Amino acid sequence: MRIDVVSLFPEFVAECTAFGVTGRAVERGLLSISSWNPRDYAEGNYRKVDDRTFGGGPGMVMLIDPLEATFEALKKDDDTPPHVIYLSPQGAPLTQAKARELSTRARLVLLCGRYEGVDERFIAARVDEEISIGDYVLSGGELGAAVIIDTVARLQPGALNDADSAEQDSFENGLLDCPHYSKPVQHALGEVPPVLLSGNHAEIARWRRAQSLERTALRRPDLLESAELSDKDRKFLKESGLWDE
Ligand code: 9D3
Repeated sequence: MRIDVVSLFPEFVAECTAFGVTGRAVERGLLSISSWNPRDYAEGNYRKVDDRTFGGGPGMVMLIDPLEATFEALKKDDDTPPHVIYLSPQGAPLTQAKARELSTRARLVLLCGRYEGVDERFIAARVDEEISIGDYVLSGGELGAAVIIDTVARLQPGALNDADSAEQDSFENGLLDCPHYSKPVQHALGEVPPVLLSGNHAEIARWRRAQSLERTALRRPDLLESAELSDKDRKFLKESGLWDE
């Protein structure tokens, strides 16, 4: 998979994606990331990439022409037609299902806005979908791009080692993860739940499932609505007074 990042701060995204699973996916040749700075494609002495918003009010808008020139350059660099995403607070919220869908694309363009955002005519003409990473205010799309790159990189076949299998990830089964413990067994901060030291794998699996269900019910009851629950899971939740349906 190839990802092209369009940003006025390309080093920001490069730094965010150089480590861990993402960095390894790039090293393994599963993913390539290229950055494009519209400033490099802006004309004139000042290389202006933004201007005031028509209609008045504060804030600047990213200009169409430097973005058009940037897209021309990145299309010339590779024949694969890209799926173009604009990171913006007006976008559809990113979910694991959306990440899975994006991870199957051969090529993504991640367009990062700064200031008040991009001229709406460029969005209408060149963008396939708008994505937000949550209901809070960022200063630009770069962190959103880094989040998308991280989520799709770990979904590339061969990106994860056995230790971090994607199927076991929280959200892949729609529940929060169970708690984890390691050495030492005895510590001033507390002890390890004895069941985890029992060697009884069936009992350990039951305990972990119960912990996942309990935490999800307490912390993220909204997730239970769409989680894949067995009859046993429902029975456990009802008997624990964590669910009333
Ligand atoms: C009128 C208020 N504006 C500035 C305070 C609105 C506004 C414009 C541009 C708010 C944020 C931004 C920059 N944000 C992003 O580019 C962005 C974003 C976000 O802010 N939240 C969640 N996801 C994303 S993805 C891109």
